[in-house]
Amino acid sequence: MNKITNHMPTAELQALDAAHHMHPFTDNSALARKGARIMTSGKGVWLTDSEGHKIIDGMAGLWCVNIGYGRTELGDVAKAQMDQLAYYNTFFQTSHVPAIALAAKIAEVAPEGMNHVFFAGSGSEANDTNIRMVRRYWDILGQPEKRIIIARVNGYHGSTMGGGSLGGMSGIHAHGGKIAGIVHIGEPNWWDQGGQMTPEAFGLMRAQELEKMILNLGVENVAAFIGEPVQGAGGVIIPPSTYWPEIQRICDHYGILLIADEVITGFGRTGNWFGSQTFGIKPDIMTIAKGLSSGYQPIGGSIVSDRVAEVLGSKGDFNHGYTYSGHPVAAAVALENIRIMQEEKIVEHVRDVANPYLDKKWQGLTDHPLVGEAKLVGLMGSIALTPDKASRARFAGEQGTVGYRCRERCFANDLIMRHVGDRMIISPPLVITPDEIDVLIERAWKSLDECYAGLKADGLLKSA
Ligand code: PXG
Repeated sequence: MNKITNHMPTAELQALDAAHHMHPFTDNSALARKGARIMTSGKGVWLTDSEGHKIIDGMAGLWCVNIGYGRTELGDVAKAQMDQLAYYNTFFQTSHVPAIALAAKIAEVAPEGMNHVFFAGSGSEANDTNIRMVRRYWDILGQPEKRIIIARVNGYHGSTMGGGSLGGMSGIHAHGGKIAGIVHIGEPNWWDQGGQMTPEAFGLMRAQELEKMILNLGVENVAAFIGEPVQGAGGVIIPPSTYWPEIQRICDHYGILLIADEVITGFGRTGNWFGSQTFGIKPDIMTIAKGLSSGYQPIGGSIVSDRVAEVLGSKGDFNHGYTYSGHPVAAAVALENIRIMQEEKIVEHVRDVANPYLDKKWQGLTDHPLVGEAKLVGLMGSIALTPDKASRARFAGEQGTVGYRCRERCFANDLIMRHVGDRMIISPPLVITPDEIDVLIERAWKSLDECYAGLKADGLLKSA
């Protein structure tokens, strides 16, 4: 078989990239001046770039390569499926084995009562599906005015017009606007916004914003609430323990649908198959993508409860679907990914081995002068950088400057640890071993030290 080689020097690849390739969420002219880092191969938790650096991937790609890189079984399955039936659709009363088998397997690992899957090509598409699905649900029940979806500031649900509108990121809304019928309440980010309140009191207050919003809008106009069990792109914001129980109570009390966006938290990330199980949430719909195939193929979907599926199926067609809904190759690969997760007990590894081992070391980072809090659930974690731990101060100057500088040090030390504002985040492949966790932590300390020294030298250790 042909192997994909570096057929050009890095500089030439970078020049072609700059000339022709528009990167997502990127200042493309700034990147053109700097040149993109070009990844060429991966194995386990390790990436190699075109310059031969061996990088530890603390982000599992983009929160997705949960079983790690280089599992050739997935490629074997993809080839076999392409050879046998490369494509067929699932419209017009047809189906095929991979979509059937994957839907049944997802129902097996999903929480009780969540037995139906609508496939999409990505998390964004799946959330667009959800918008149409919850509105259609109420329509069938004779309440077509129930259309508004309540979401959260700094939530992330994708970047299609629907997904971007559900998300609460002002930068995305600023580029192209948002669709009607979606409103946002505050996020449960105690470190940044909790003031003098305890985390528990703050969590409760933020959850109760949902009740206020429902009453404000009129429950007769509200279709659903959507939230990530743990905000990922928003900075790995793990909510206070009071938050989700109160959200659940409010959704139950007012009878509005609860959508848990599990695109990141699904498939083992939090130490259970789904984040909803970790946080005791009983959703009506769960959005999935990323870890469903460990990123080996683009695939997403909505796991739908029996109750919602029954209503949706009770009144003719549901006018929605994508050419690639349940794509056979993607479905076969996702199925193989779940087989590996089950056989190798990867969720158990997260819960019993990797999380406890990392947690101790992660908490240890709070001994560093720059680190205020360290939060971890399963294998998704964050640290808050601050010039003053006691007051949880922000840095003077533009938010994210310090986080960016820290990320640059990480990159220089062959560690991928991202920043969101001045929080540093990790979400490594779920197969990470204790030895590899040691390397990750060692490189994180080194990067934090270098960042701290740089801030000191440049006089930037000042509170806002
Ligand atoms: N929901 C959640 C919770 C996500 O994290 C999506 C939906 C959208 O999925 P697709 O497959 O359409 O990208 C996501 C995706 C970041 C970052 O900067 C995070 C995502 C995507 C791109 C960047 O952390 N998450």
